[in-house]
Order: sequence, then structure tokens, then C-alpha cells
Amino acid sequence: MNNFLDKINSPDDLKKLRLEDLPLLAEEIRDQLLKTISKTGGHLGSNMGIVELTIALHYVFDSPTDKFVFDVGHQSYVHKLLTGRRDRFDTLRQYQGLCGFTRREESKHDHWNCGHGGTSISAAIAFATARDLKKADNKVIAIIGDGSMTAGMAFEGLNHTGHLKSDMIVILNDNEMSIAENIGGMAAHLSKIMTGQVMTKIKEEIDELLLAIPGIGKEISKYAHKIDEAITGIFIPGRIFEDLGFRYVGPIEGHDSKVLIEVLESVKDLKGPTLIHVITKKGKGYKAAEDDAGAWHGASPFDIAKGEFHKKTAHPSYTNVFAQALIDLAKVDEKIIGITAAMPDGTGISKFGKVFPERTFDVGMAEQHGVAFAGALSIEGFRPVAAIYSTFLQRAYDQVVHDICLMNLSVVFAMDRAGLVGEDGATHQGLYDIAYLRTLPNIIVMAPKDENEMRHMLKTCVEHDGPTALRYPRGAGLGVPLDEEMKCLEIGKGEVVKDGSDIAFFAYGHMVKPAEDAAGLLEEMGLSVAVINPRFVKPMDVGLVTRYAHSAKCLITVEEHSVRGGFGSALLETLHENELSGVKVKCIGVGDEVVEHGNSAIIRKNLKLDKEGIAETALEFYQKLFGTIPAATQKKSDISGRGNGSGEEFQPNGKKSRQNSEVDGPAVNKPTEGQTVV
Ligand SMILES: Cc1ncc(C[n+]2csc(CCOP(=O)(O)OP(=O)(O)O)c2C)c(N)n1
Repeated sequence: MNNFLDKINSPDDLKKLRLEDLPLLAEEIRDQLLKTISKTGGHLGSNMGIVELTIALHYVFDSPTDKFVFDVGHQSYVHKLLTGRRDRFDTLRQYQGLCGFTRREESKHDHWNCGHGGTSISAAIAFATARDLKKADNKVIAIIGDGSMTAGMAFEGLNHTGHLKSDMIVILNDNEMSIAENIGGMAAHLSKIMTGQVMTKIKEEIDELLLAIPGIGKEISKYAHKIDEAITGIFIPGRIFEDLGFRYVGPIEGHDSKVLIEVLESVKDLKGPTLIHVITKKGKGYKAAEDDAGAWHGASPFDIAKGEFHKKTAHPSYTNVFAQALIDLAKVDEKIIGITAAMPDGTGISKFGKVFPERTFDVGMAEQHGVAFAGALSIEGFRPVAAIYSTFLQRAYDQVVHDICLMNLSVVFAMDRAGLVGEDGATHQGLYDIAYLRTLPNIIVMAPKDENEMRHMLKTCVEHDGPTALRYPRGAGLGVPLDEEMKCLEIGKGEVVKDGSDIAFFAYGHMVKPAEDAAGLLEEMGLSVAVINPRFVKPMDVGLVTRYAHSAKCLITVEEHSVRGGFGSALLETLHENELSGVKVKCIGVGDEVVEHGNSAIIRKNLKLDKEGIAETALEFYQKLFGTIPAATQKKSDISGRGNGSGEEFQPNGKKSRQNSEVDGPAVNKPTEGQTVV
């Protein structure tokens, strides 16, 4: 090995290499990608496929003066390796390490924070516009995959760019794959372009033969061209982009740095928008990933030699339990339809699709369209289940409001990855869905305490007339036994997991378990702690809230969600609406901050959302209200052994909170309502 990569600390070092060195550099980069991602996990296939293209971009352009905007940003690992982040590459996706997407805070070579798809062209045309307004002359290049090109926002960006006619380059990195197989007209159009290349070659050969006919050959050739143009407009490569106002260049072989460099050199100073269509192979250079691009898109740690992911011993994931439950429900209800937006495997809809292919729809990376599509299907009597991660449903917020809730349509939103998502980080955290959904009319919003309850909730959702939303976390369930029969839950009714009189935890969804564990720690100290599983945030179980507002000395809400607008806020509103004044309430959740990437256990510990953190915050709150626990009852004095690390607390005067908020006031003035203890 020549160790070219070891000497590259900036794009200037790359430019010192000879063209003939670049294939070896590409090999070294692929080795490094495998070495690191096999340990950290990450977007393997996309990065293996973009090696030569990234080398060529940095060889030809001058980053950071010239600006690269990677769409989604999941394919920017090679860019990170070439822009001074090689030494920290082993920290990829780790806590306080390099992010798995582009981050402005991380490097001057990253100009746009992303993680969601379809944003690159909008950002790039804005950078080009700003450049023109400032009379600067740097280049701007958006790099977008064929999967992300199916996002409506990408078309909006193309349309505006064509209109502005600014000097800008869009590189379409076409590997014929989104995470799964790419879908739709754009995919078909791109493959026609490639077929068109073959046809063009054939036509050139025919032309040569015609021209060789003495005397009349030239005339016949001209006539043949006219007919060809009239009939086969589809063979004009990139017609769709040309019509949008772009100069189309391609398709170009994407694994030959020399060719790519020649093409980039030849277009870099052209005026107006140019789209370069580059053909790459996802997973290039690693057989397992080339053979199964879907599985290796987002790889968990793996054995390089064997090409196998390390085995996980955890319980079945929420995703798998959801998929099986949906299949079971759809066997008896033929109106159930599964919808995914380019995440068939991540959401489990691919499993549903194997059993009910005709009732499964992957709409592409097009959440907005997917939600409206679900709405109109429900008008026709179907029961669409839109399985969209909490974070990606944000993209379709207006559709949830306008196309579903206002019409009171029976669509189920199954939101996987609700709560903290670990290594994917800030852009993927599912921390806002309670807030953005519970404010809407008609919708029922719920979260299960475990995977068994999730199945009952799913049945509750599909049988309810009107919109419903169900949130559940990333990863493994608790391993609880699954009831044989799924049953509908009473809407708006929670359960008392355990009774208690000093503190009542109202823990939403998957936070019931850590709250139960925290209650255990507090009880060891002599406190009496209730744990409530409210199940629904909308409608809230007013009876349960009222009961504990009277019977417990204080209420503590626990959620893996933004405290602002979340379950705790809803409980405070419930107290207010029911004139339950003077109740002491503390809201535990995520404060007004961006939660970065890293191992979920570390992040939860830092946010004090693990059992020790919850118990510690609860104890502090209790002691602040009522003084120290009497020594007579106290069994143990320190919960975690990690000292006092609580976050700032919410003050009515608007003082900032890091991760929890509290409200208190005069005594309770309403009678108690009864509730069964389960
Ligand atoms: C709005 C949104 N929806 C879904 C996703 C999840 N997602 C991440 S990458 C990806 C596929 C991207 O495909 P493509 O752009 O072709 O890039 P490739 O990985 O194939 O290089 C998807 C669906 C996302 N990041 N953003």
C-alpha cells in the first residue's frame, strides 16, 4: 500500500496526487470505510459508491470556497476523510465524535446541516444566489442521489434553479437505489436515459452504414433522423432536466476518477445550471454490500471478512412486532393498507408487503404525498396505515393537518423511532411528534408502554373512525409476552401500574419502564411512589389525573420528548382546564436544546432520562417541596452515586430549562375521582 490517504489532511494534499494515483487512493478510502463502519455502523453502501466522485469533486473544485452540499449528508464520509477529519474518523457517529451527516459546526467544509432528504438543491441555489448578490465567484455544487431526487422538495429546488438560471451544478448520483429499490417515474426516466445511451450507440452504427450507401445514403440518413426525433423524444437524455432549465451532461461512469475529473473540468465554468448525471454502484468494492444494497445501506457493526452483521441478542424490535401485528390485523380486515415513504425495511412495511403486495405502497422519499395519498384512500373506505418515522412525519405536517385531521379521515400514523435515536443524532431525533400532533383536531394520540401494548394500540387505531397516531421507540422491545388476541383499548383511559402517595409518575409510552425502575429506587429510600401509564396524551385521562392530583403529594411527568408541548404540557393543561390548581408538578423530558448523536444509553444518562436520572430529579423535587425524607423512613440516601447533576429548572419567569420543568401553586380544590388499580 502507498498510504496516499495518510498524507491527505486537506483537499490541497489531494490535489498534489497524480491522476494515476487516484485509483489506489480510492482503494485505501474503501478500506478505511470498511474498517471504521464495521465497528461504528453507518451508511456503508452509499459511501462505498461515492468514493471516486468525491475524490474528483475535491480534485477539481476548491473547497471550502467552492461549496459542496450533500443531500441527506449520509454519503459524506469520504468528504470527511478528505477534509481534515481523517484522524477522528474512528469517532464516527459516536458520542462527541464525528456526525454521520454534514455539520457546519464540525468543519468549514460542511456548509449545510442535514439528515433529511431533498434539501440540497434549495440550499445550493440559495448559496449561488448569495454569491451573486455579493459579487463573488465561487462555485456551488449540490450532490443528490436518485432516491432523494424523488422528494418533492428536490423538484421545487430544480424548478426554481431553472427559473433563476444561476451558475450552479447539480450532480445526480444515480445508483438506481434509494434505501430499497428506487421507485416511480423518475427512476424509470433515469433508466431510460441509460437505455438511451445504448440506443444512441446502435443508432450511430446504423447511421454509419446508411452514410456508406453511395449517392442516396446521406439523404436516407437525414430522413431517418427526422423520424427518430419525432417518435423517440424519450431518447433525448435528460429531457426532463433540460425542460426544467438545466444543461444535462451524462450519463457518466462514476467509478473512473479520471473521466469524472475531465467532465467536471469541462463544465465547471459553464454559465447557468448544469446537471451531471453520474452512474455509480451502491456498495462498490464490497461484495456483500453490492449484492444486497438494501441491507447494507445503513449497516450495523459487522464482520468484514464474513460479510455478516454481528448477531444481536436483544428482544424482538418494536418494528418487527408492529409489522407482524399489522399483518395479523390485515388478514381479517382487507381494507388495511400499508404505506411507507422509502423506508420499507426500517418501518417493517416490507414484511407486510411480502404478504399483501397489492395493499402495500412505497411512495418514495415523499412523505407529503404519502400522507395525502393515505387520506384519499381512507375516503374510499380503506384503512391506510402510514408507517413513517416520527422525524420524517415532520416533513408532512401540513398534510397531516390539511389532508387528514381537518377532514377527520381514518388514517393511522405509525411512528417508529419516536424518542431518542442514538447514533443518527440531531436530525433524526423523534422529539417533537407529541407536540405537533396533539394540538390538531380529531386526532387520537397514544404511546404504548411495551411492544405487547403496541399491538393492542394498533388494533385500537385501525378500528377507530378518525385519525390516530401511535408512537414507539427505536430498537428492541422489553421482551414481554405477547397476548394471543389483540384487543381494542378504551380511548382516553390510562392504567395505574402501581399505586403510591408521595409521588405519582405519569410516564408516557416507553418511559413507563424506567419510571417503574426509578420508583423502585425511591421506594428503597422510603417514599411511596405511584406509576401511571396514561397511554393517551389526547384525549388525556382526566379521571386519573384528577385522582392523583388529590391523592399524591406531587406529580412528575416523564417522557422522551421535548418538555415544551409534550405530555407534561398536556397534563398541565388538563389540570388548568379542570381547575385543579395548586398541584405540584415536575415535567421530565428533553429541554430546549439540540440532542446530538451517540450511544443511546450515554445520551439518556446525560439527559437524566434513565432510571437513576429520573429518580434523582424526582428526589430533588420532592425534597425541595417537603424537605428531606425523615431518617426514620429513609433506607438509602444516594440513588446513583453520581452526585447532583440535575438540569436547570423551568421557572414561570421564563428562565431556561435544560431538561425538566416544574410548576406549583396553592392546594387542590377539587374532589377525587375513583380509578381502578391494575
Ligand atoms: C425526508 C426523508 N425521508 C426519508 C429519509 C431516509 N433516507 C435516508 S437515505 C435514503 C435513501 C437515499 O437514497 P439516495 O438519495 O439514492 O442515496 P443513496 O443512499 O442511494 O446513495 C432515505 C430514504 C430521509 N433521510 N429523509
